[in-house]
Parts: sequence; structure tokens; C-alpha cells
Amino acid sequence: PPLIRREDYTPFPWLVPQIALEFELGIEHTLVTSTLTVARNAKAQRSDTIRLNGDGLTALSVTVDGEPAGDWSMDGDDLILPLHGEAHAIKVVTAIDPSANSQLMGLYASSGMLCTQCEAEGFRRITFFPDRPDVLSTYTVRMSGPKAEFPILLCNGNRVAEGEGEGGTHWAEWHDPWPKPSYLFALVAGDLVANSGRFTTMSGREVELNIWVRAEDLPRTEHALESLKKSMQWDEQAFGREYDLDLFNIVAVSDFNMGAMENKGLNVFNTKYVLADPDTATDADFDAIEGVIAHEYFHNWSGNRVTCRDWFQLSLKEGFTVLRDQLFSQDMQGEAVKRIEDVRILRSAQFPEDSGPLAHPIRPDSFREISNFYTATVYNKGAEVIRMMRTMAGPERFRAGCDLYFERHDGEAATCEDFIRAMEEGAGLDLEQFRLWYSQAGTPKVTVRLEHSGDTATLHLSQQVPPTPGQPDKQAMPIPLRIALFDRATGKHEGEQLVVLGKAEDSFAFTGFAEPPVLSINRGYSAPVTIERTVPHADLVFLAAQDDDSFARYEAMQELVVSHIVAAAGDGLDDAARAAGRAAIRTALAAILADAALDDSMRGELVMLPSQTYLSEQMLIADPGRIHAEREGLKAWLGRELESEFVALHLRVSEIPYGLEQAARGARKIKTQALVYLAAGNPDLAAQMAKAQYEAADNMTDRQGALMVLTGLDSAARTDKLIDFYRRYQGNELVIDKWFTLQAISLHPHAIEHVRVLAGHPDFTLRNPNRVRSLYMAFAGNPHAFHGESGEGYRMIADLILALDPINAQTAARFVPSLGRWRRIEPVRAALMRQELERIAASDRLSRDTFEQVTRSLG
Ligand code: HT7
Ligand code: ZN
Repeated sequence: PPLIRREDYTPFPWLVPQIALEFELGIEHTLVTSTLTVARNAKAQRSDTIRLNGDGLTALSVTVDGEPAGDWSMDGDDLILPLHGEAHAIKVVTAIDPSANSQLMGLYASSGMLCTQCEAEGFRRITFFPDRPDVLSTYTVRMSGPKAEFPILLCNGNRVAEGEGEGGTHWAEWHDPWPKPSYLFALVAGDLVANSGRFTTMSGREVELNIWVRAEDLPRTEHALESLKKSMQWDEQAFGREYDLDLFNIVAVSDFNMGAMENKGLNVFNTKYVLADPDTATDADFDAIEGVIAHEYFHNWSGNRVTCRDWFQLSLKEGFTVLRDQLFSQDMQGEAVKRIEDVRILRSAQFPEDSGPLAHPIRPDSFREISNFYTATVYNKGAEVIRMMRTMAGPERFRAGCDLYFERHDGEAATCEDFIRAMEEGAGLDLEQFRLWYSQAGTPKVTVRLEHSGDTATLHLSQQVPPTPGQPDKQAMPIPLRIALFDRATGKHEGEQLVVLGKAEDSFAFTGFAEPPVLSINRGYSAPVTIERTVPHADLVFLAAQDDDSFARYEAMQELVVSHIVAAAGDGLDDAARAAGRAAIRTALAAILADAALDDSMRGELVMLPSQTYLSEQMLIADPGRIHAEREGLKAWLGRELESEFVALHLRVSEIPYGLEQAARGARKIKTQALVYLAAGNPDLAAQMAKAQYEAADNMTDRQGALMVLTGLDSAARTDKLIDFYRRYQGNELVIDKWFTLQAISLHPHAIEHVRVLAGHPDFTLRNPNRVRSLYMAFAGNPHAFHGESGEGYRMIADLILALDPINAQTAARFVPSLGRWRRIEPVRAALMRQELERIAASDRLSRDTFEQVTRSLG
């Protein structure tokens, strides 16, 4: 497959101002007639041919200006048509079989309905078209089909006409007034019902809102509808962005490659991000639904009204929209906890990407398959980069920059550079050097030393941006660090400051400190970097107990644990050092458990041990077995040391009745955390308590939490409750996904055998991405099972990739990074991982998706 380079971008020689599409719908046979109005693009180089992208299509007929075209040809999958005039009408007919589309890109069938996924390059699986985001057209769509099978016919924009046809068919015509690229096209036909609502926009437009689902799912749609209303309201108030159609439809489908899709006026969602009620969805599910609904809604401006010029600019819409959804969720769910959760995701998903063979800048320079670049780097690091601009400018000036960007580029296909320029002008920032954040990959490491002499504290900072594939040498980047210097005696500081480290090394002096202060740095996680410093345990215990920045408090606790486990799993610790490290962690944890001023939700964050992935990231070469043993050993020791505190905590929060308010949600979170420590320290006691929690549960958060703990233990209640859970929820796809996941992530020593058996379960199928992820993605993230010494875990994932690739290449390729980390793993396991990658690479029928990921991982 060819390498596509950012620097090779050229505008398309033809404009396509209008497209009329006609669909004669059938699950196995759909006929598509597409009529394009094309005109020469004065801003591009003249060409006397037009390239219409296709993917697996056959043209049944091609006409130009009403005459059959005899001179078209195929170049690979693309249709090439000679065109000599200034403007033409091109008509192409194609036939497709949605039921055979297991890739879930283009038009496909899911549970008896038809739906589309066109981003990034799915439209070319429906009809021949210049399938690139800088070709914007106005769409008119007519669809017809059997009414009994497809009573509901939906498309982008507004329905302008409908009627009955012959032989039990009906039809509808839709028009979208907003020009859009083909990736935002959507069509849905099926037997659906809606939970409907209304929203009045700030200028008084009445918008009809619909959440479309299968009839049996209707009772679980209220939260999605409310989330949509909140998102619409928030975008008006926080960004001044108003909705621009009279209708906003969301459709939930069970078979979906990603979370959701922002098609203009017709968002298509994975059911996982729509359906919720307390019995079937956890608090985390409720929050994720609110966040994803917001994300897709916010795309209406950051993505749809202003779209991307080419796919290298993906972070322009994704990074920005993730930041917008994070700010929204901070406002809805609480700023401190949400920030910690977002940083945890960044560290566990993006940091490994940035330090491995698949590292790429947030604006990549080249790709073979764009689907491989919907990554945590483009999304989450992209959001962090824009967040840094906000931190440097302050919220008001940042808003002015956003306003200018939307105003200047409305209706255009823009670039990251356009965004940066709007920020420079609108927010008054100099971003010359900051542009490096768009072009350099790798997580910068900032080394910190605080020196004290006389009444001056001097902060010495240096930065190092590590080499990444294709980028051996890096330049220093501007790194905004929010800091505070605490007086040890009073526990107070004189105000937070922002220092921007713009050079390889720099020093910053602060006066008025008779005694050495305690440094709190990168508060709120103001820059996506790692901080390296030698700091006494006592300072970290101090910050964990009393930093007034919640994130910094969490960070101090993490640093305390990370430094201990990394030392223990690396060179090893002597008894005295181990005892001192553990004692410091115990002191800090006990203070957190005892702190009556803390809300339980924040307590739940503070007591969470760093993940194995994050711990591995801290080591040049990681031994997963040793890290796992040290982490579990520490957890068990803390569970025993603080057993009575955890039992008392569990008892206290168990008294709080189910509710959606913060206090009750916090109670549910810390309840299971307490069980997790107890399960490590005193498994018999924890098994009893988890069983009781499961039996008393009147909501999924408590029930799933209890079952998660039980699944990791060898107790009689384990099998009992797993059977009960399955029976209780049999037929509910999303909850059965949880059942698969709980067993795949389990700490049980036989987890790998359980996964093997579950792969043969009648409910398991490779055709549903949620089900595949629920078993195998969960397993690949289970360190002790996946990294088992025999290499069986690696074999299992390689087998999965090979089996899934022909069915769903996008989903298969997403499993490759778990094996691609081999260079950072101890040599015996590394050889086994590499061997599996080579076995995959040896297949001669790999998809472009998997081929690219495997080659990069081995390269
Ligand atoms: N913009 C959407 C991306 C997406 C996607 C990409 C590739 C293949 C399938 C897909 N489904 C959705 C989702 C988003 O970021 O909002
Ligand atoms: Zn998005």
C-alpha cells in the first residue's frame, strides 16, 4: 500500500457543489444512483480527467451530461473519467450488498436495520466520489424501500418530502442545506422508535431532538436525551455556538467500529454510548454517555461547520473537540475528578503510543491507512496541546481565539495552521515555537531541581524530547508549568505562578523563603510531560495530604507509589528501603482515608494505585511479571495494614442509598475501591463482603464492582455470582459485554483459560466489535494474563488478529499495539512478542490496516 504524505497535498481540480443520491434499499441488495454537478476548481491545477474514489465497487452505468460515457476507466478501485468542459453532470449507478459488509464501513446491516459509517473513507464503498474532506457539496437524498422492514428512513438535514410507493414500499426525500464533505454523509433505515424532545436555541430556533433505538431499548434513552440538551446549552454559553438545523437525530446501533459519529444532523452511535439505566449501566457508563454525546454534538462546529482540509489535520477537529468535551464534563461532573480521569487516560493510552514504534505527532506526516491514526495521540494529546494554549492565554483570550477561528473558517476545510493563526491573533499569543507541539512526537521529560539558599528558592528545569521513529533529533518546546511553593510550617503558598520552560535548560528564582519550600509542580497537569525529580518522601506525603490543587494531591500520591514500585521492580530494594517506602505510602493513604473534608469521589481517585501500563512506562525495559508482583504485593500489604479502616469505610458508604448526586456516586466509587484493597489483603473477608455487596446491590455500579472483585478470587461465590449475573442479563448485549470483560480482566490465576473458554461461548462472535473488545481488548490489558511467561497470551492475540482481519480490519489492527511494545519488555517476553508479530506479517493477505501497524511495530 502506498505511503500518503502530508506535504504532497494538492487541491482537487474539480468542485462538486451538489450531489443528488437515490437509494433503492434492501438488506442484501441496494441500488445507488448518484448525480454529481461538477465544475472546474479555479484554485487547483487544471485537469481533463476526474478521479472518483471507489472501494470494491462496480459501476453499472456512467453518464456525462445525459449521454452514456464510453471512455471511463478504472485505476485500481477508482473510476477515472475524462472531462473537457467547464462544468458537467455525472451520473453513476452502483449496486451494493449491505449484509455482506462485515467491515462496518460504508452502508451496512446491523440487527435488521441499514446504517452508514463514512468517516474516514467509507463513502467510496457506497458510490464513486472524490472522497476527501476538502470537497464540500450540498446533498439531496431520496431513499425508498419496503415499509414493513424500514418504517423509519433518516438522512442528514431536513426531510422535505415523503410518500408511499408500489408493493408496500415507501420513500423519503431529505435535503441538507449545509455543504459538507462525504465523510459526514449518513443514512439510516430501520424499525426504530424515538425518545423525542425539544431545545430552543439562543436565537429562538426550535429544534426537534430524537434518540432512535429498537423498541425494547426505549426505556434506557432518557439520560442520552438529557445529555444532548445539556450539551446544546453548554456550547452556547461556553463557546457561543448555536445549532443550525431544525432537527437533530441520534441513532443507536449495536455493530459499530468506534464510539459514535458526528454526521451532520444525524449522529450514529454505538449503543454503548446511548443506553443507560441504573440497573444496567454504571456511573462511569453514565458519564461516558454524557461525554460522548457532547463530543459528537460539539463536532457540529468543530468538525462540521469548520472541517479538515485533509486527514493529516484530523487533530484540528478531534483534539479540539476532545478538549471541548473535557471542559463540558468538568462543568457537569466536577473539575478535579474529571481532570484526574483525563490524565489517567492520557498516561495509559497515549504515553505508550508516544514512546513506542507507532509514535507520531498530533499532526502526522504520512500514513498508509488513515483509520490507524484515530489515536490517543491525535485525540487526547491533541486536546492537551490546545489546553496548553488555553492555560497560557487564560479562558477569556482563549475564547476570543476560538471565536475568530470559527468566524474566519466557517464553511471551510481548514488546517491546524489556520487554528494556530487564529489563536495567535484572537488570543494574542506568540505560538511560533509552540508549533513544535504539532510536528514533534514523543512525551517531553522535564527534569526538576529546587535549590534553596538565603531567602531564595531557585527552580532549575531542563527538558528532553525523546527520539521517535523518523525524528531522531528534537528541539526544545515551550512547556507551561503551573507551580506553587508551599511554606512547610503554615501549609500555605503565596499564589500559583505559571513558568514557561522554552529552552533546553532554564532557571527561575523566587525570593522570600527563609526555609526551603515544598514544590508543587505541573499543577492541574498544565503540560503533557513527565516530571523527573528526586524529592523526599516527606514532601510527597505533605502534598498528598494538603496541596490545594486536587490534581497535585493525586500526583503526589502517584509519585510516592510509582517511585517505590519502579525501584522495587527494577534494581530491587533492600529491606530498609522497602520498609521506608511502604511506610510513607501507608501514612499518605491513611491520611486520605481519614480526611473528613474530602468527598468520596476524590478519595476514590487518591487511593487508586497507578496502572501497570503507567508503571511500565516509567522503566526503560519493563518486566511485567515483577511489576505485577510488586504492585499486587504493595496492595495486599496496604490492605492488611489498613484493614479496619477499609472495612469501616465500606460500612459507612454502604449506608448511603442509591442516588445520582455527587455524594452517593462517590460512595459507590470508594465502596468497590475498599473491596479491592481488602481482596488483596484478606481474600476470605473480601469474598464475603463482595458477595454481600452483590446481593444487596440495587444498581450496576455496586453489582459490577462486587462481581469484579469476586471474579479475581477463588471463592465459591465466584461461580455462583457469575452464573447469576449472566442469567439476570442474558439478552442484554451491553451487560453481557461486561460479563465477558470482568472475566478477561480478572486477577484470577487462570484468567487466560477462562478467556479461551469464553471465546467458544455461544454469545461470542467476531462480527460484533463491542463483543470482540469486551473479551480480547480487556484481556490484552490484563498484565498478568496477557504477559504470562509462556507467551500464550501473545499467541492468543496474534491468532485473533489473523482471524479478525478479513472480517473487520479496523478492529483487528487496533490489537497490534499490544504486541508492538516488545522493545520495552524484558528480552524473553520481547522475543515471544516479536515472533507473533512476524507470524502475522508472514500472512500474504493482510489488510492495509493491519499490514501498516505490524510493519511499523517490527521496523
Ligand atoms: N469522528 C468519528 C470518527 C469515527 C470513525 C473513524 C474511523 C472508523 C469508524 C469511525 N467511527 C467514528 C468519531 C469521533 O471522534 O467523534
Ligand atoms: Zn470526534
